[in-house]
Amino acid sequence: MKLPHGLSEHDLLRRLDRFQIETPSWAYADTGTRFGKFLQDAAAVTIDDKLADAAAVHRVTGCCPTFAVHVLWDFTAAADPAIVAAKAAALGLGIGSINPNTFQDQCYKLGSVTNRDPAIRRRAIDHILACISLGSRVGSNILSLWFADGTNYPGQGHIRQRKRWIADALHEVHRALPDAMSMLVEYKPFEPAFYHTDIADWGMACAFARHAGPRAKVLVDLGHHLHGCNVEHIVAFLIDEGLLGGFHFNDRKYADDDLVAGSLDPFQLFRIFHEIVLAERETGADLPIAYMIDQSECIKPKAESMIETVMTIQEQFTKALLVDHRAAAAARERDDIVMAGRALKDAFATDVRPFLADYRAARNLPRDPLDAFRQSGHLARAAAERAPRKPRNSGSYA
Ligand code: PSV
Ligand code: MN
Repeated sequence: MKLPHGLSEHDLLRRLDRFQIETPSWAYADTGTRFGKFLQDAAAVTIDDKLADAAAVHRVTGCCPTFAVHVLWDFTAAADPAIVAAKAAALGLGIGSINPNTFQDQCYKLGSVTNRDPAIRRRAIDHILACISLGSRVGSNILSLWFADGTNYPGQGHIRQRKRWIADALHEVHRALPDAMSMLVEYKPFEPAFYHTDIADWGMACAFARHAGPRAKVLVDLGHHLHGCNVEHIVAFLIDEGLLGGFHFNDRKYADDDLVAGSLDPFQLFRIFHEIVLAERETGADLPIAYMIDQSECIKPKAESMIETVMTIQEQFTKALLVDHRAAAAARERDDIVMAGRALKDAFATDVRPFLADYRAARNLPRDPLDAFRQSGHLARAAAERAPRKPRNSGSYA
């Protein structure tokens, strides 16, 4: 494989060693669409199952040592979070981002931190504060916030008032962060709200993060943009503002489809990584970005689709590392747009899979993680053990 000017093989290998991807608990459980859920025998039911799947993914990929939790979906009131963290550690995993949930309780129908009722706003903030203490107990260093708040009809809400409520809430939450924890603000243009969403885009997320405090940054979920949006431009802009905090990787065709990352547009993933690598090359340091997956696969087997996503992310990141920045910069100096673009295309066209297979083998990892996972029999064992614990599907399941 041809390495670009300024990148030694040693540097390439070390950078890959430092490239870690977090998998989410919720991607291992049964999910569906609003039209229904198709159950998979092997999909996780409990937090223990989810941890077992995440550990299996980490075992074959070697680059997924942390596990994101969604508090209400993963921690029951009775369960001791420290036990969950200990179970994760026993499997070689750490607890990654903590995701509060201010969107599923009945009281949040008309908003959480933007609700007209101060008691409901308080309840939402208190839940987030409780998530911070839970996060500290399980060793998490990221509080990851997404709000479903918004309205469906013009006139339904006072948009500026709601904006101030969010700003105040995030400011209060930021004050409660322990030193080791940072906070990410995720945006989304629509869904579940259809007329206006209170944090609809990266600019709003930036403004809220700035208002909240220095440890608040923006989270870019690849499924949360309107069609035609240039996501790598947003990424470059956020990097330059020092406000790019993390990603939720997935792919999409229409909206927040939560499909396997890079399955539709691997070039977009490459272009995003190109902006990151370019900035890292210029500063000589890794950017402090949390690389996380937010996937909700409902027709492929859960853990396999997760491995596919991880492998695709690793491949596109490696390709981005191969861009010859010197050649691209020299071409730009001559206004040679053709050759400047060619530097990117050459890297994107490189088949890095044989290199990554060797890379893994040198680290005692399987050359082909997907194949190794299939050989391990994890899916069949999980299906046999978990299926009896699930409600039976007789035609339709709600
Ligand atoms: C919302 O669509 C989102 O992207 C947020 O990150 C949530 O935490 C996650 O999906 C829940 O599935
Ligand atoms: Mn997300």
